[in-house]
Order: sequence, then structure tokens, then C-alpha cells
Amino acid sequence: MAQDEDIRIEPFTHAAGGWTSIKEVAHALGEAHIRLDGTRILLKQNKPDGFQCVSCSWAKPAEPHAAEFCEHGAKATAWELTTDRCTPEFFAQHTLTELEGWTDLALESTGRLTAPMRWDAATDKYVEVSWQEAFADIGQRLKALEPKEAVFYASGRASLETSYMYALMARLYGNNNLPDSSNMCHESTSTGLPQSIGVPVGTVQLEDFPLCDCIFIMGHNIGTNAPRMLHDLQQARERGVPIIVFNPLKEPGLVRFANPQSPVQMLTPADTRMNTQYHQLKAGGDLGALTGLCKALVAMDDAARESGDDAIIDHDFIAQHTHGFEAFCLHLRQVEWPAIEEASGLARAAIESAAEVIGRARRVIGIYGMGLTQHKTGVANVQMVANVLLLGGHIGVPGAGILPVRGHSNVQGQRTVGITEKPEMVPADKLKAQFGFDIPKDKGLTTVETCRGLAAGTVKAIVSLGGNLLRAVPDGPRVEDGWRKAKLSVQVATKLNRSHVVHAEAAYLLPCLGRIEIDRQGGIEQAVSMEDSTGCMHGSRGAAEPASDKLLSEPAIVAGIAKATLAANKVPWDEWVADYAKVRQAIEQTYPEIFHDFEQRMWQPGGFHRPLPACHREWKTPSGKANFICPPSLDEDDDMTARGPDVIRLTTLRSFDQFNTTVYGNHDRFRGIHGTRHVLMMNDEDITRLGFADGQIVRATTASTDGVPREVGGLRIVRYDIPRGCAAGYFPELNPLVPLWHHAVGSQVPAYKSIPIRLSRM
Ligand SMILES: Nc1nc2c(c(=O)[nH]1)N[C@H]1C(S)=C(S)[C@@H](COP(=O)(O)OP(=O)(O)OC[C@H]3O[C@@H](n4cnc5c(=O)[nH]c(N)nc54)[C@H](O)[C@@H]3O)O[C@H]1N2
Ligand SMILES: Nc1nc2c(c(=O)[nH]1)N[C@H]1C(S)=C(S)[C@@H](COP(=O)(O)OP(=O)(O)OC[C@H]3O[C@@H](n4cnc5c(=O)[nH]c(N)nc54)[C@H](O)[C@@H]3O)O[C@H]1N2
Ligand SMILES: [Mo]
Repeated sequence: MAQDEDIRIEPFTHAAGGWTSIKEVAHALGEAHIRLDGTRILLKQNKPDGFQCVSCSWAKPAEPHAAEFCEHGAKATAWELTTDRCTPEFFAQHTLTELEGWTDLALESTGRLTAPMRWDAATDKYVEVSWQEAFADIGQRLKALEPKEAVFYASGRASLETSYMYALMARLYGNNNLPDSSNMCHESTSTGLPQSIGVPVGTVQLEDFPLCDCIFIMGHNIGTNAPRMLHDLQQARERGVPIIVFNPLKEPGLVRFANPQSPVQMLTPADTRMNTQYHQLKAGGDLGALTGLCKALVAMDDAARESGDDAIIDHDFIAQHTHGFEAFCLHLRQVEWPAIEEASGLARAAIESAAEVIGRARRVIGIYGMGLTQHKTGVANVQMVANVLLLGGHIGVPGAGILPVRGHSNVQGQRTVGITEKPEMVPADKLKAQFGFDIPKDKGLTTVETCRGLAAGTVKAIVSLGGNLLRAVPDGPRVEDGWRKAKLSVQVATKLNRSHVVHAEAAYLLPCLGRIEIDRQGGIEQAVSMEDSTGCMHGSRGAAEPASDKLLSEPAIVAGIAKATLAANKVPWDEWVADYAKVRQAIEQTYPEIFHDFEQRMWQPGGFHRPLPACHREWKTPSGKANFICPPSLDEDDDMTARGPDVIRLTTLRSFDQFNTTVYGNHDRFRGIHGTRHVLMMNDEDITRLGFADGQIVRATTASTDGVPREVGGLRIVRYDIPRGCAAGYFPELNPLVPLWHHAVGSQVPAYKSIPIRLSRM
């Protein structure tokens, strides 16, 4: 955790982007001790012949801006290219027990890892080990386990090539234990959308933005977490396209934006008002709001038809392409407005004003993020967004569609090429033909199930391709206890984090090249590829010299472990590492519809789009149609274990100064909170009602009835513009409050955005 500094709370009154943004980039570059010519590197970011940003997964346009990066992308680049080094000499000076007491920021600030390390029990220190020795020992230890006892986690940055190799390794080893960060992120999308529209990903591409005539955004903080999308939204606003936001917090990026690429906006105070309606619903109020929206659309359509006006609902589309409309309408007619208002925290008139705009639009794009997926009702939330769009026929036509904004820069692609615990998602026949083996049939473990397995002692080895599982997951302290008792932990990483300093009986820390670095195999520069949030695949070539000559690439590390672990198999691991084009050929053979002519098309400006049947109204669902799916309830908390006037609903968010568990600093510029991350943003009336004061330091305790104590102390109450009954604070500091069992029905995405808590004095 970053230490508190001078604490300042002051409202942010500027436009997002603009001058502050450029200044911030320079600041970040200066502070992170960037090597080489930072600007030269940055100009290659997100370019068709350059490297794909390691920060968010937003689309990379075919005709990029001169500087196609945002300040967060620049920060992420600077962070990877730091001149600081975390060397064997550093580890010689610190035991892991000591490092466990360090903050996240302090651990990562030690710089790039430089050499493969093995934990030494006698000294409680990491000591350098040769790559060959590391692989051989890891292989021995994995071979000694039952295949089901090992888990292969992936974080979402690794390339398509590495991900394909990693998944193949796990399946040859004998399991589908391939959880990844999407299990904590967009798995509600991957579970919900196939049932609704027959694809696990969004249907919107960049080309749709100039054609749409209405956009709604739910539960995504675009200004911080996918800032380059602000350009597309801004252009839409300048065409007069209405943008309707549903978010408990007024996020500045969704309020006003000054484009740092626009000379006019840079030289004058001009900026664009980014929304036309902003609805501050309750955290977890989305099912209520979306149900209200659909109910209002149906009512508007009834009225229009009675008076002979144009229909609001696309009845032809519904008749030809959908299933379940009548049952859905019946459900909507039965739900009463007071219940909708109570569940959403929004007035009927507010919801109707949104419906008025969405109902009259011809081409609507629905965008959403973690504010929808990380709830007990996460899957139902996603399906309700699909329902809204299906009512108006907004799926499968240009200028419209559904847009889940993914997290990590290749998290979507990682799933596409086989990193999934669900064996049915993998073309087993193709893999059999290519490599002569049957993939394991049993479903593997999700991230939540992996944590349960660690806590229960049934998961005995944890291999991680990036990430910081111990910080990212719910119930961290209990998972940590299990992790310490496991037999093996192997962490492939660029920078030091908590999941490296908490060790199993045997622990390895294997440093890899980052994507921005030049990857040479046998002296020949290699390229890799990834998939963005809009289903487009792009090539990526590193531009900077590696941080250390002892680093291996991720494909080389995966191949090293695979060769030491697996029985004889038909995978040409060494040939693949020598030439990544050969991995791409294998990917092409396994997934020919998506990856044909991979080698040529990956360099196409704008990338190449994967075919998605829903985009041309072909529905790969069991009914053969797009399905209206009724939500199970209106309120998240129908089965919540604890209720009462003193229970408030906590949502956990990212600040301006972080990338997931990587905390760059203590400033949340857009929310005006400086110098501390230990805060609870609360409504003024709640603060008074519960007998507290603005600025008071309190303890939060989870209001669950499972008998497990969960608390985080030292939290400063910050009076904030947030609906009554809700509070907001930062991930990962607040993760100990989230019970492992508190997750979305169907997808197991932890309900990080809806945690019942009580407050007490400290
Ligand atoms: N700079 C930067 N970029 C990132 C990341 C990062 O940490 N830093 N992380 C990456 C990853 S892995 C991901 S998944 C994405 C995450 O990007 P987001 O999806 O934006 O994730 P969060 O920051 O968790 O914020 C969610 C938003 O939802 C709102 N919200 C909270 N609860 C609710 C609710 O109940 N209903 C609704 N409607 N809204 C709610 C919050 O106020 C916030 O604006 O960003 C990616 N990009
Ligand atoms: N309370 C709460 N918890 C959450 C969330 C929330 O909103 N609220 N969000 C969830 C979400 S959406 C996600 S995606 C997860 C994130 O969970 P993870 O993906 O597990 O975590 P990250 O913080 O992204 O991982 C950071 C680490 O990755 C390593 N790394 C960085 N670059 C590379 C690379 O190129 N290669 C390799 N091998 N390693 C690299 C570095 O060592 C760094 O310390 O957290 C989840 N947890
Ligand atoms: Mo994520």
C-alpha cells in the first residue's frame, strides 16, 4: 500500500485531457527514470508498425493520431521502461519476510526484475538460479503432482502466441486449470452474451462510432481506464449525438473533455461537454435502471402505436430474429415503478427521459465496464444491456451494438486462443489433429475456485503468467495462508509484487521481457500479436533494448517449463521459440476462420477483425435467435445476508494513479483526492445519519454472516457526490472486505462493486 502523504481533498473543476494531461505525461516520464529517448518510443505506441500499448485494450485506429497514446498509456510505458532494477544484489539484502511488510508501491518501485530467482529456505531470500536449473526443478515438481493439483493463471498482457503455447502446455500436462483475470473482470460478459446473442464479445468496431446516433455508457470510467475512446466519443458529441451515462459517481472524463491532440482545444479553454444526461444511480442499481428503461420503451411503443406514430420498438427485427419477447414484456409490465425507483435510486422521470432519447434513436451503442460485471447480478446486468439494444434492433447493423470495454490489453485475445477453464470453448478436434492428443474433458478451475482450492489445500502448485493474484482476489488473507502451504509457486513477471514475496514450499520468480522491448531469438527480431476490445488483431514489435540480458521472452519461458514438465509430445517447442511465425501458423490451423493469413493481416492498419456471427444477425444460440432473457430480480441484494439502516454498499474502483494492483502514486486527480488511497467516499447525509464526520478515520467491517471477520481500518471519510446508501473506495486496498463466495451467479466474477459494510470508530 502506498503511504499517506500530504492529504488534500479538493474538487476537480477542469476538463479531462487538455494541458494537464500533457504535463502529466512529462511528469510521469521524468519520475520513472525512463531509459532511451522516451518520445521516440512513445511515437511507436499503438501504431500499425509499432507496439501495442500495455495499458488498456481500446481499439487501435487504422489512421492513428501522431501521438496515439493517452497519459495513462505513457505512464505504463514509462513504468515498464524505468532505469531502476530489482537485481540479485537487492534480494541478497532483504528476506521475503521483510519484503512482505513493504507496500505495493515500494515493491514495484524497485524496478525491473533482472535474473531468474529461487527462494532459499535457509536464508529466506531469493537467490539467483540458472534458467536451466529453474526449468528442470519446476518440471520435476509439477510431474510429482496430480495434474488437477496445479493451476496455470494468466493475467491478460501476454501475446496471442504466448497464450496459445501456455494453454497447450496446461492441456498436455492434463488439466483445463486456466483461469485468468477475466474471471475477475468480463467473465460476466463471456457468460451472458453467448446466451443473449451467441458471441462472447462485443459487436462494436471503431467504424460504428461515426454512424451511431445515440450512446449510453454504464459503469465504465472511460477518462481513466480507456482514455483514447474519449476521442471517438468526442467526435460523436460534436455531431450532436446524445450520450447518456449511468454511474454512481460523476466521473470527469464523462463530463468534460479537452482533446490533447486538438490544437484548438489546446490553445483555448474550449472543451466538449461529454454527456447529455448523467444518472447517478445507486451502486448495484443497474438491474433496476435497465428494467425501468425497457419498461419505459415498451410503454412508449404502446403509446406510439395507439396514436399511429412511428414504432419505438423494432417489431420486424424482433419477429424475425429474437426469442422470448412476449415473456420479457410480461415481466416488464408486472414490475412496478416504485420498486424500480427503490432498486435503482433513480426517479421514474429520469429513467423515462433516458428512454425518450434511446427510443427515438436509430442506431444505438451500449458501452459498459466493471460497474456492471462485478456484481452478484453481473450476468443479468449484461443480458439486460443486450435486451435494451434488442428492443430497438440495435445489434447486427452498422453504427450500433454492444461494447463491453475489456481490461488488460490482450485479455480478450487470450481467451480467443484457448486460455479458458471451459474445455467446450476449445476446438478439441483441431488440437487432436495437430498435436495428436485429446484435451482433458473436465472443466478446469476459475479464479475463485483456484482461491478456494488454495485455501483448502487442494491446489498445490500455482503458475502465473503475469498478474498479482494475491492482491487482486477477494479474501486475500485467507488465500495467502493457503498459498504458503502450497508446494510450488512459479511467477513469470516484469516487476516485484506481493504474489512474489509470499512464497510456497518452493518458489520461483522468472523475469520476462515486456512487450515494449525488442525480442530477439537467434539474433532475429520477433513480433507478437494481440486482440483489442473490438475484436481486432494487431501485430506488435518491441522498440526498446531489454532491461537485462538475462531476461527471457514469455514464449521462451513457457517452452522451457513445458519441455521440462511434459511427457513426449508433438509440439515443436524449440522451433516455435526460434520463430514466432510458426506459432502463428499453428494458431491459424486451430482457428482458421479467425486467423487465416495471420502473418500478413496482423500488420494491416487497424488490425483485422474476427468474424462475429452476431454482427450480421446470425445467432449462434441454442434457439438460433437472439434471446430476451428476464432478470431474476430487480435488486442485487435480494439474498444479501445482512441488511439494515447501518449497512452501506461499498463499490471498489481504480484511481487515476494506478493500473490494477500497480499503484503509481497516491493521487486520484479527477476525483480530487490527493495524498491517500485509504478513503471511503460517502454521501453527506449518510455521514451525518450514521454519526460520523467528514475527514473522520473509521474501520469498515463486512456485513456478512459467515462468521469470518473481515475488516479494513484507517479509512478516511471523504464527503462525496455519491447516492445515499453507497460508498466508494480503492481496489486493491479494500479487497480483504470481499468474501470469496460473494460473486456473480453464473460467471463467478467477484462482486467487487457491491460489498455490504458497516463502519465503526477507530
Ligand atoms: N489507467 C488504467 N487503465 C485501466 C486499468 C487501470 O487500472 N488503470 N485497468 C484495466 C482493467 S483490467 C479493466 S477491467 C478496466 C476497468 O475499467 P472500469 O470498468 O472503468 O473499472 P473501474 O475503475 O473499476 O470503474 C468502474 C466504473 O463503474 C462505476 N461504478 C461502480 N459501481 C457501479 C455500479 O454499481 N453501477 C454502475 N453503473 N456503475 C458503477 C464507477 O464509478 C467507475 O466509474 O480498465 C483497464 N484500463
Ligand atoms: N476490489 C477489486 N478487485 C479487483 C477489481 C476491482 O475492480 N475491484 N478488478 C479486477 C480486475 S478487472 C482485474 S483484471 C484483476 C487484475 O488482476 P491481475 O491481472 O492479476 O493483476 P495486475 O495488477 O494487472 O498485475 C500486475 C503485475 O503483472 C506483472 N506484469 C506486468 N507486465 C507484465 C508482462 O508483460 N508480462 C508478465 N509476465 N508480467 C507482467 C507485473 O509483475 C505486475 O506487478 O483485478 C481484479 N480485482
Ligand atoms: Mo480487468
